[in-house]
Order: sequence, then structure tokens, then C-alpha cells
Amino acid sequence: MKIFEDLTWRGLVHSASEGVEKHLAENQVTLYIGFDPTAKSLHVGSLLQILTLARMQRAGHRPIGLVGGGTGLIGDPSGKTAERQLLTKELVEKNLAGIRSQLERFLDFDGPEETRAQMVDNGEWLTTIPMVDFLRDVGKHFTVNYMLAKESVKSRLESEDGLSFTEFSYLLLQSYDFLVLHDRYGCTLQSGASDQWGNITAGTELIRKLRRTKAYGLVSPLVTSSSGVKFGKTESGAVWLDSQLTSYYRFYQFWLNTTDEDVVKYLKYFTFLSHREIEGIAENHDAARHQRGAQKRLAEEMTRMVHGETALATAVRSSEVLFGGELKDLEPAEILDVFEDVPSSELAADDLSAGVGVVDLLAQSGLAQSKGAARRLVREGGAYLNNVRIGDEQQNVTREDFLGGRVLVLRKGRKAYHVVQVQGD
Ligand code: 629
Repeated sequence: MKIFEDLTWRGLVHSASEGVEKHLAENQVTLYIGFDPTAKSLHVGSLLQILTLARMQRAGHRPIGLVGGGTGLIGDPSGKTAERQLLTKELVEKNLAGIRSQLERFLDFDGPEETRAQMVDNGEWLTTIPMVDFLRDVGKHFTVNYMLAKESVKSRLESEDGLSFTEFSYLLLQSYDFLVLHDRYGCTLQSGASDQWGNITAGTELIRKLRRTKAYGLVSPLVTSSSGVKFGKTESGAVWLDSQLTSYYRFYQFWLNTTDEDVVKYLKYFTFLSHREIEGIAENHDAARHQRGAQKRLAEEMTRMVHGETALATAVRSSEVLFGGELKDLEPAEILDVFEDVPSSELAADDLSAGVGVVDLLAQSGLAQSKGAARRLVREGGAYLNNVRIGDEQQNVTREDFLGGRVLVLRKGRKAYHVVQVQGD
């Protein structure tokens, strides 16, 4: 199947310049997408764009990943309701390194030359062009009237704080990038999500005026979730691709929690599964939604794609722990991650040296109202230590019982958990 048809089937075509489909069908196209280093990691929203580059590469085109070492110093007003705080040059530099290494993982930089991926940094030309040259060679081709009509600018004109000249100029910088990549690499297509349409079409205009040739834009929808919560956000913030910021477990859980309404859409957007396979999953999903098979498949595919097979195994194991699964194969940090939202308490290492009675521990944790209640709980077989049933009310809990010497998980019945952490030593 042709790439444009595939993207259309996946719901990834929101707007496209006239003739893009033909351009892609008849040429080996060099295309680019830009990522500004506003954080040290990309998130699941940018992942969709990286995947577009990867899909294009698999279809025989040549992708360029652009990192915004220049534009990151300015700040894109597109889709933003307020002026951004400028990032320091040091921070932009640091973030850039993180984003670069993430892009490297998704694209093939070694394959045959015609489809080999490229990585560029617009800081290279944006921070070196003399201002007067820029105003003469780029600025002169845009009227303020045209710039004011752009959604990203228009929406800010009525706002109390307005829009600085700095952010107002962003459009020119991104347009100039497209021109530079057109001249250096023969790049004729820029992609992104729909919030980038204004910036992209400004670039195609500049290329048309200065080079008298046609360049194209192709944008995906901005990903939304039917629940109204911003996609890629959880209560604890953005879902990052960097596992230091979003653990394997949290990443897996994010996809697993996709609603029934969104899950097939996301399978199309984010996976490389074939149309037939996705249709099969969708059919099963409609027949047995309660099994959440589609969500599981999505979570598996995404965790494997971004973090690899071992990470997926860790995430699945962590997820099972909440349903009574084995705890001893997890690291203390992983356990604390899974049980972040359950009540917890601390025990001083010194108080533990001779061990603590399990009944005392259950009572102290609040899982049982009193020692008497704790004893009854153990006798009835409803008390668990590290997900193993406690058989003996006399059991003495020692440091050995703490996983990694640090964490102990108590449980009452099926779902009431309490975490005890050792403090000091
Ligand atoms: C220079 C910079 C260019 C081309 C693009 C850019 C970056 C662009 C931007 N993109 C967003 C970002 O960096 O701000 N001006 O966070 C983000 N993008 C992915 C998608 C997006 C977009 O990286 O395009 O639409 C979000 O899904 O907001 O020459």
C-alpha cells in the first residue's frame, strides 16, 4: 500500500498541501519534522511525529530529524495561550543532547544513502546568520499582514499580555529552516501536528517565492483523548520517553488505561501493526471489551517499541504485583513506584534489629484496628507479607523480610496495601 493511503487509513492526515499524495507516489522524497528542546526528553505527543518519520523511511523516503538548538532559544507561540519563559542557553544545550539521542533510536542512520536518516540542528544557521542579512533575505518576503493572520498570532492579539516580538518572529525562523533544508538536502516536505500548519505553510510560501518551486506540508491531527484530558498527560504530569522521567511501569500503565473509545485509534496512530491485524483486534475488542485485550496489546507494543523487551517484562511484572503477583524479582525502587499511591510508613533500622512481631506491624500500619484484630486477620488467612500469606501470628519480621533490605509490602484481603520502608543506617 502507498504511504499516503496508509497514513490516511491510520487517521494521520489532518491537512495536506495539494498534490502531496502524487509527490510521494512519484518521488523519493526528503522530508523533515522539527523538535524544540523545551525539555530534556520527548513525550508521547512527539512520538507520533517520530513515527511518521519512521513510516516514511520504511516507505523508501528520506527523513530528517531537526532539533531546534536555535528555535528552542525563542519559543514557538503555536498552540500556546501565553508568552513562554525564555530557556537559558545552557538548558537548551542540555535538552538538545537528550532529544538527539532519543531521535537516534527510532530512525535508521546507517541504511542505504537514499533513505538514510539525517539529524540537523537549526542552531547551526539560526545563531550565525547576521541579523541584517536575515531581515533582508527572509523578513522582506513576509508581510506583517500575513503574519498577523496566522492562528498562533491572532489568538494572542486579544490576550492581555499580547505576544512579544521575539515569539512573533518564530514563524520566520521555521520558514527559513525549511528553505535551508530545501537548498542543502532537497527537502520538499515538512510534517508535524496540526498546530504547526501555519509555520509549515509559511515555509512553503518562502520556497515558492525564492526558489520558484513547490514544497509541501502534511500534518497529523493533534492527538486528543475522548475523555477531554489532554493526551499524554496523567495526574502526575507528561508521559515522557525517558525512563528516568516516566518509569517502564508508568509508561505501560498509561497505554493500558486508554479508554475503549480511543484504543483502536491509538493502535492505528502509534503502532506498526498491519491494517488486517488492527482490524482483528478491533473486532475482538467490540466482542469482549471487558477483557481489555486491545489495551493490553497497545501497552505491549508501545512499551516494547520505546523501551525494549526486558523493560516490557518489568512493566508487566510490576503491574501484576497489584493483583498479588510475585514481588521478589522487583527492585525496591520499582516496588515504590507501583505502590506510590498506597499508604506507607517508616520503621527505624534500629527498631528492627531484633525483629518486629507481624501482629504489631499490622496494627501499626493501620491495616488492622488493633492487635486483636490483626491476630484474627492472620488466623482467617487474610494477611499477607510481600504478597505471601502469613501463616503464623507469632512470625517475627526481620530485616531479611525487607525486599532489597528496604521495602516491605503488607496486604489485607485482596486489595488493601501498606508499604513499610526502613529508615536510617
Ligand atoms: C523548527 C522547529 C523547525 C520545525 C519545527 C520546529 C519545532 C516546532 C514545535 N514543535 C513542537 C515541539 O517542538 O514547536 N515549531 O514541542 C511539537 N513537535 C511535534 C509536533 C507537535 C509540535 O515537536 O509537531 O505538533 C506536537 O505534537 O507542537 O524548522
